Amino acid sequence: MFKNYDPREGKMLSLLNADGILKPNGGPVLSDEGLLEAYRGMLRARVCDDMAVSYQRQGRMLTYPPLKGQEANQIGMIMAINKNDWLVPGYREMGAWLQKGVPLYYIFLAWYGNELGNSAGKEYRILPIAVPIASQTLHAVGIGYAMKYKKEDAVVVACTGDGGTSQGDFSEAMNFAGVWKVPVIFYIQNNQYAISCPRSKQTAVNTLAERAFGFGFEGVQIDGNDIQAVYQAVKLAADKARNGGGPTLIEGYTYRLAAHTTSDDPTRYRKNEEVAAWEQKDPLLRLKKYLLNKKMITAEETQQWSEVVRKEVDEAFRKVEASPDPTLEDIFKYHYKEMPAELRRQLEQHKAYLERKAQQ
Ligand SMILES: Cc1ncc(C[n+]2csc(CCOP(=O)(O)OP(=O)(O)O)c2C)c(N)n1
Repeated sequence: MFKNYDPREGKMLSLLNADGILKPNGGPVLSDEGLLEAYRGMLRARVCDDMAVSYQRQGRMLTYPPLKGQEANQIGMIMAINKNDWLVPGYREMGAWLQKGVPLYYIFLAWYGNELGNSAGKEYRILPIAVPIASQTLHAVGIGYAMKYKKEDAVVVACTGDGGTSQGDFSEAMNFAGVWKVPVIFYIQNNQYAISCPRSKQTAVNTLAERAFGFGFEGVQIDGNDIQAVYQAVKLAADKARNGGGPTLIEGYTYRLAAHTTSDDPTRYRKNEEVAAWEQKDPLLRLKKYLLNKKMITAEETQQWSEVVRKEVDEAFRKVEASPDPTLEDIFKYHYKEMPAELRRQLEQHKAYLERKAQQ
């Protein structure tokens, strides 16, 4: 399917370059209307992300992992799949959550430290935020297996980072995905670092995409800052999966323009010049250039859209701050459908401890 872009031959799928010039290759791409929707989605993700960081700096948000620079991966991947398809995220995918329709309130609630943020509703077909690196890739294969078994018309997009590909869980997930030919797309956002560890120290292979061939299926490396390349790759992989063609690995070659999380100081492990070079490849900027060139937007409009999102974000975060704190039971309640006896015993023990403490 991606034979013109074999990563083992050093080829990368790229359609919309950093100057905002589109070179179609005959494959599926977003229409101009689709690009406008993509731009608004990416802009919304960028504003939400910037504001989340600022809330954390004001001491109002617990912690937050910024996605700045990775928007095209996240908006493109969701635009290329159907409502009924699954998203299995890690922790840096706020853009994908938003594009899938989850209200911002829930996402912020989760980063505010309240697990109820992960309970927006089953209709979104999103798994909760997963912090244990790459563990979610196994869950994605499980869902893929279930979709295939139940003959449901649904594919699964599983996200992980470049660092995630070094985890054992990732290899196990890839292996079973290949053996069972499940409808799963592994989308790696290769943002070049796993916290401070550069991609070159993660693996000796040239690209992460080529690892797929060792598991018996196709992998493709794409320009992850190019919304059209992301859309095309995910669309083709999803169509293939729907038609029984099994899994695909997509490596979105991208860059995290901000810190790993709000607890990280990236100036300690990467140079300003490197960041500045990637800023020139900013996915939002290049799409803006394309749309401005085509006179589909004006600079004033983009400013107005940002303002609208800022208001939305402010309202959502005020609602989060006004929401009640989670109860002690919540910590025990959400691991199992029915609380097992051992957990119940621990809960009772903790309640008794709190009561004793209150009486002292
Ligand atoms: C199993 C496990 N080991 C270690 C960690 C600590 N940890 C948190 S983020 C991270 C780096 C992950 O990097 P990558 O997969 O490239 O994703 P990115 O954060 O760059 O999006 C590590 C090692 C963890 N959360 N889970």
